[in-house]
Amino acid sequence: MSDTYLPADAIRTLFSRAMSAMYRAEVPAYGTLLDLVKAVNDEVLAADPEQHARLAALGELDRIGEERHGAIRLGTAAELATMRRLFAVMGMYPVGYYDLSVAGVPVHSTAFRPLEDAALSANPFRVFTSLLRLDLIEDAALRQEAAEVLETRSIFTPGCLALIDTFEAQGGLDAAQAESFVAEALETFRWHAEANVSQTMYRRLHEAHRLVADVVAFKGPHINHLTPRTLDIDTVQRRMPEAGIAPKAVIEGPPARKVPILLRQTSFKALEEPVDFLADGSNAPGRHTARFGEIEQRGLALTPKGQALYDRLLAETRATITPKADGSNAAAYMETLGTVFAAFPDDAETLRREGLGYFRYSPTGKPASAADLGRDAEALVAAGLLRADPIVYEDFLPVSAAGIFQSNLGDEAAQAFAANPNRALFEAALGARVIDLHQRYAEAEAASLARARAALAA
Ligand code: OOG
Ligand code: NI
Repeated sequence: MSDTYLPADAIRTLFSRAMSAMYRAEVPAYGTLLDLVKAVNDEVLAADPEQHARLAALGELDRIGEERHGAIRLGTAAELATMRRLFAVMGMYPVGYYDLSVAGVPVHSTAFRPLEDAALSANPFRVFTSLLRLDLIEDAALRQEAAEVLETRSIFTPGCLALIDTFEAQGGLDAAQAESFVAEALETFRWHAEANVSQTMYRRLHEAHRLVADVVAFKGPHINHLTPRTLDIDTVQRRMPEAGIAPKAVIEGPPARKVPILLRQTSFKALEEPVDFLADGSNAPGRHTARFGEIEQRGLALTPKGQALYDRLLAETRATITPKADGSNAAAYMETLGTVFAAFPDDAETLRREGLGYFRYSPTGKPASAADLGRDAEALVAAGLLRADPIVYEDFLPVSAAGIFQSNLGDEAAQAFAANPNRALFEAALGARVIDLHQRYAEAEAASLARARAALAA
């Protein structure tokens, strides 16, 4: 028996690499996308030595090639609660509550991710995790049948459950246990072509909502996409067709800017995959579309004030023009977005002074006098004693997430539900509170300033 445990960061890296290798083998376009993203990132860094130096100084350079997020959709409260325990083994915790019912998707969600700066820079792997809301499905009989199917499945291997118990009992996993945990946990996220239901039942679920079929009909919550991070999403989007990939019509999120904010995302359509349904006499070869590809570009994390400005400008854009799924108004949408977002300051200085974004402070190396030590952060930056770099947004955006869901569920899936957030219900299922995302950034900013001040005084 070993008395040293593998750090959670190392287990997370093993897991995200194993997941990436599995997805690459199962979804060949994902491999193509990884290659394209790497090529574009290398070009961006080569052409922009300043950005290269800044990312290197912040310790962000190494994480970019490793960086990705995935997404899964769960069926029951018990699955979500166990998933929380599973992710805790890898140092990933639920941050944020996202209600997608407004956008016609019957789920609510959180993102499991690392919290601390050091953990994020070691490997920021995140999983957007949704819980199906059968309560939003109208047909009571179908709701009942779907719940019964979900009750009978077990999405975790016995070995995985045992290792989660071991982790909780000993407070860590040794290297051999961690390796077998990763292999066992991977089984939950794998694609299983054998369905849990007959084709007739699949069709009924599908008619209620495609997402309901995607969750209920299968043995487990197959990872439905894995998203690498690019430093230039417009270029990757433009080059995707050359690489044989057809992206969705518009990039979700803010427009292209000098100082990127929040998150910009685009995806390509799901693959059609063969499915073996349970025999019910009527079996024709079945198909299901679930898995897709996505890329993202991350920028400055916004304060509540900055987020409110973002929400207002996005709502204003969408009140004028909503992107059509067929792409016919994509150029007009992107143009309106750009015009409306001209109202969002686009230099780091103003963003910081107006309190729109979160920044990480560090000493520049210029020596400070005793008088300097009493000055505020703004004055220290102005005097060239401190530098302020954007803190990267580590979370998700509900309107964008809805756009990603919709583009991959097919246009017929666009369906209205009344806005119906129920965070209390989600947290009851999770068995924990979700962590407030703004608080994490505010703490990271304050801690960096305290460290920088201490360094100036030393
Ligand atoms: C999740 C969609 C949300 C994102 O990047 O916003 C998401 C899903 O389709 O399950 O992954
Ligand atoms: Ni995604």
